[in-house]
Amino acid sequence: MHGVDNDAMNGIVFPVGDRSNFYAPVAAVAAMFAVAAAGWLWLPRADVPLPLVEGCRLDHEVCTAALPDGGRLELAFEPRPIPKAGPMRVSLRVEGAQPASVDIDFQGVEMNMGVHRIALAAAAGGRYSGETTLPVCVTGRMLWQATVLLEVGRKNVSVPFRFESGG
Ligand SMILES: [Cu+2]
Repeated sequence: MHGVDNDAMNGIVFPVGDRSNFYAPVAAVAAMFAVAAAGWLWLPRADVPLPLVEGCRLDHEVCTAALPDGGRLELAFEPRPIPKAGPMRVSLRVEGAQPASVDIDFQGVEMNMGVHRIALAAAAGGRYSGETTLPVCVTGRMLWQATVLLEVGRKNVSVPFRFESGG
């Protein structure tokens, strides 16, 4: 009776067994993808700090910087010169990279003014923009560092630029 049941089962189960032969490698591949995805998520983001962009001052001109993977940044502040107080517009153009997010940090170079950060809003054509008002400096004229922070793939790329306010 036992043997008969098994024979009957084998006869009926055969197509199911056939299907599970098909599903097994699919499941294995899916499991591999799941492990890869989990590894990707758990992988620490790499910080890629680029050197200071020298020879260009954002209070005078539009400044550019090359990205490590072949892209390029173009950063502009307006108005120029940058007033001591009042709103300032930040325009950034990114070529050859699609950052998931773009922020910009403002820090005093010779004076601690705290860290002032704004997120830039994305527009078409790799353009990002924002508006901010810098903390007013008691000395009037002051040197700042504006660091562009880009999330590109698994990298946190930071690009520091310099400018003076109150000119
Ligand atoms: Cu200051």
